[in-house]
Amino acid sequence: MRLSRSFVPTLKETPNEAQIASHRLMLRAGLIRQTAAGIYAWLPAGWRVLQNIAQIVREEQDASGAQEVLMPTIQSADLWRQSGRYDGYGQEMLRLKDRHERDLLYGPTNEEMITEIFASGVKSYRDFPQNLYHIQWKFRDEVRPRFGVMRGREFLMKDAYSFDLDYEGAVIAYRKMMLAYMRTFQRLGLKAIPMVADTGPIGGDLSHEFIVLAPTGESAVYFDSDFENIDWLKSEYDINNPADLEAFTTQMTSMYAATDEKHDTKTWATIPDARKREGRGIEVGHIFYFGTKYSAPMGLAVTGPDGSKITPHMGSYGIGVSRLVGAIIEASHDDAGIIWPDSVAPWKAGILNLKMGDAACDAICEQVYKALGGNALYDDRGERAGAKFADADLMGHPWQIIVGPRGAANGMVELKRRATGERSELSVADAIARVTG
Ligand code: 5CA
Repeated sequence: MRLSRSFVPTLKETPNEAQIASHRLMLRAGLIRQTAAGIYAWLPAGWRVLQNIAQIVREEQDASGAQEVLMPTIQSADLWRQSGRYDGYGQEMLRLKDRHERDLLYGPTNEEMITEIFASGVKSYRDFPQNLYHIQWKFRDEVRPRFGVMRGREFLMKDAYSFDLDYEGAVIAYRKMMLAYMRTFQRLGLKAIPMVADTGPIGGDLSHEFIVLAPTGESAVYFDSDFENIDWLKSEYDINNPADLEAFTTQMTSMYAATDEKHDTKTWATIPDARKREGRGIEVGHIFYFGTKYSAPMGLAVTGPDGSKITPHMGSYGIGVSRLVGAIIEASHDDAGIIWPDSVAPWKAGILNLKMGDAACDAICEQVYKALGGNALYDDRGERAGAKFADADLMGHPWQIIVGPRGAANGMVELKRRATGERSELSVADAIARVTG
């Protein structure tokens, strides 16, 4: 995209309402605008990031064998009366009435709806196991929406729901999701650590939260530094092999990790000091096993091979897709702005034309822009060089291709890596190769 023709409204001033770095930077870099308390519009750059994150989440869900669906945001209250959650959910639920005075709600989660949909289509015990997910907007009328997209009222979630015939099957589904999550967060450039968690209103008796480390995080965490060193993408666990999942689980449980509420000081004392890590973190995912909590009241049942009635065991698996945008920025920024991991950046490179109208600069910029296509944001505005440097750092492109008249006269450009600040002078072809390689 050409910046002169783009709607990327960056701000020089720090907005007053933003208390944490990610919120400030998301507003300043023109990613989002608030439209009501806890409700945000996603502008072109922010929307690109959100879609990049959703795509990585999708690819890892698909690789685990889960199937994507799309359920509506609006749900019927009757569904929730059936599970018994309608009254209990309280004021966090946004309740609506249609013109016939029927009670509706804006979904805060989808256990009831997916259970009913699955029940209406499943025919036999042979149809198991299955896992269905969607990436859809949710609404929770939080008392205190804050920190921008981190705790919004409307937010984008990936929620998956597994269906198994028995507990043993459900445990395999749970482990699959856990491995898929470790890989997903690593691809997003994050270190996320799973911690045993309480189940809250979702219910059930096995649950983990995935916590990304950031000083502004809401929970205090204690964990084994070994978690930081494992490469889940290189690890050769086959997500479709139960024995591999067992080995993966053993590896996970061999390492200590706990939030404040679950912290066990006795076990902690046994861990070598060099491996002890303490910090704060942001919950970016949460997974639950809850057995027949929804299948039983919602009437999901199949006949087993021996004619007996089976009530399937379920789990649900959430990732806060919009919260991840904030979490990634919390984990990766400096005083000058955002430092996007390559995998989620809105554009892989910014092209900075330091002298618009200079024939050599213009020609080189056009050449680079053509070669990089949609992966580049070309700063072709009639701004001073200083303003272009500041905006490129703020927007956080992983690479900056800086084109000034002196270098351009010799066919050279400067390539800057945002994360390290490293700069090198290269030929146009080499710079393009580095960015695309
Ligand atoms: N049904 C289950 C799993 S599908 C569920 O709703 N789990 S949850 O309540 O833990 O939400 C899943 C994830 O959504 C959380 O881990 C968090 O990352 C994100 N999330 C929850 N509330 C908000 C919010 N108010 N703003 C932004 N993200 C949120």
